[in-house]
Amino acid sequence: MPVIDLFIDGVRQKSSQNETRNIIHPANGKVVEKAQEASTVDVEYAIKAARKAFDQGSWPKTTNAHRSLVLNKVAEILQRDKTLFAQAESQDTGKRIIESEYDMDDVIKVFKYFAELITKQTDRKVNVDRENIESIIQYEPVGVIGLITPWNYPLLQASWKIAPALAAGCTFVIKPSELTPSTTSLLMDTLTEAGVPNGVHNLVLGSGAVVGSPLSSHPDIDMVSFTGGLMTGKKIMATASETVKKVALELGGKNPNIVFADADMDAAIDNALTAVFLHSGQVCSAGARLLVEKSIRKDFVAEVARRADLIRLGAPEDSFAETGALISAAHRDKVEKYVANALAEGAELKAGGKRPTESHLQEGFYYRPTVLDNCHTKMQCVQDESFGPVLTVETFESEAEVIALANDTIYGLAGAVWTKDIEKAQRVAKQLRHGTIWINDFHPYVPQAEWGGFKQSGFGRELGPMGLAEYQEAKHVWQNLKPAASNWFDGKE
Ligand code: TXE
Repeated sequence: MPVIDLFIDGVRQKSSQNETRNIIHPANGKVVEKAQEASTVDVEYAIKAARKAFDQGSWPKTTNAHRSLVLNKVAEILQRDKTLFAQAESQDTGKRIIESEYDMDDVIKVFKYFAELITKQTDRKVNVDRENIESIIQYEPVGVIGLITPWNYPLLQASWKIAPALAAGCTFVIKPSELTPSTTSLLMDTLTEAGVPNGVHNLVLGSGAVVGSPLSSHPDIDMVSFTGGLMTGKKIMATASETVKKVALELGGKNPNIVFADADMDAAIDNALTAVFLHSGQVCSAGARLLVEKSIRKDFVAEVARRADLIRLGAPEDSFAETGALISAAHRDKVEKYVANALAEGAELKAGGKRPTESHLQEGFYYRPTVLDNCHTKMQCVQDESFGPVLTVETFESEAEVIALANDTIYGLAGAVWTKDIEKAQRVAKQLRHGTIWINDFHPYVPQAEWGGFKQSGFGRELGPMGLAEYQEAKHVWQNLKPAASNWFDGKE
């Protein structure tokens, strides 16, 4: 059985404690490979390698043009190896091969985007309104970065961090989710082949508690960038405060999808389904909260539920399937409990709410797309992320009411507004406290546009120019071209 090794200072390594972890395929529950389970000693070694590569190595001193060339080369190699990566991603996550291929296309775009962005960045001359002064802002790499990533979009989430970190000239240690290490491991070889020097990119594998936590506590790490759950994010932020690290957090959301009565109904219904059931709801920006205007609610919900019942589940290679299994048995248990609690709270089950009955789906961690009607904002199912294929439905009667409802959440990652009245759409969008708003659409994102949360969805931005700025320090260099005494202290006795 294949075993994924650690990658430290350019060398593949076994865990010093000689332990491995089983990696399980969500579509059939079988062990498909193993991964080394790093010890704290291995993590220490990886952090030291990244520190040395930053303090003494060539990478942070290379030109923007050079790093851009390397990132473009990464994109080229990923294109060449796209099938290999997509298969590995589907094996770990259970998502359909075609979805993993889309993810790889996106990953390639992310590397190309940051390759281009870094070539455009120049020092900024500051007008100081004084003679004989040269004042320049220089953008320098933050240093050694600890990267911690989740299991839903393993390589895509990693690329949002790795591409800008490398573009900026940082070095890093990455810990992917213990459930989905394959593609991040493959990427280490891609980076080496593209010309990233040893020590700049390091991979440690294992649990969050043992292998992840040193990335937020170690004094040799300058910044930690994390995507994952809210509870873990809070821990990371608290730990990072001990050494005053820079922190970037993307912690998911409970994203409102607002449908006004004057919306294009076909498009709104179709998108209400993809908003929440894409990748079986395991998407941080999933439109899991449907807010539908009261006058159309009955027909709208009936049609969404009818179509939810028709969604075909299946394994990555099943070309008939429309979505896949949940990531793990434990995660399905969590979703099942969430639905049971929602029903106990008074939600009305309109679709799903159970495991599929087909014999070929019994081994995998499948759960039927679920629609829960008659929900309201005080219910736990409306407030908490299920991170599964579960849609809650609420109704509203006015613009002001729906804005208040959509903002009544501790999260603030994304949301959508459906209406033919564009002025109304813009008015509502303006008042929503979420980091991305789609008008008459759901899900699209581009590497050129910032992505991130308001409120407890986290802080910092990924992608876009701000996604690069996260990995840079601005240094102000002030040069006096004609030094002279100011005589502030005149030196007289
Ligand atoms: O996330 P964790 P889990 C949400 C979603 C999901 C919930 C829990 O609601 O149901 O989070 O999922 C590492 N120090 N999202 O338990 O634990 C862990 O090993 C350092 C939203 O899988 O946050 C993994 O690499 N690292 C989300 C990563 O954190 C630690 C995507 C994420 O795992 C750690 C995934 C620690 N103390 C889940 N503990 C999104 N924002 O897209 C764990 N980790």
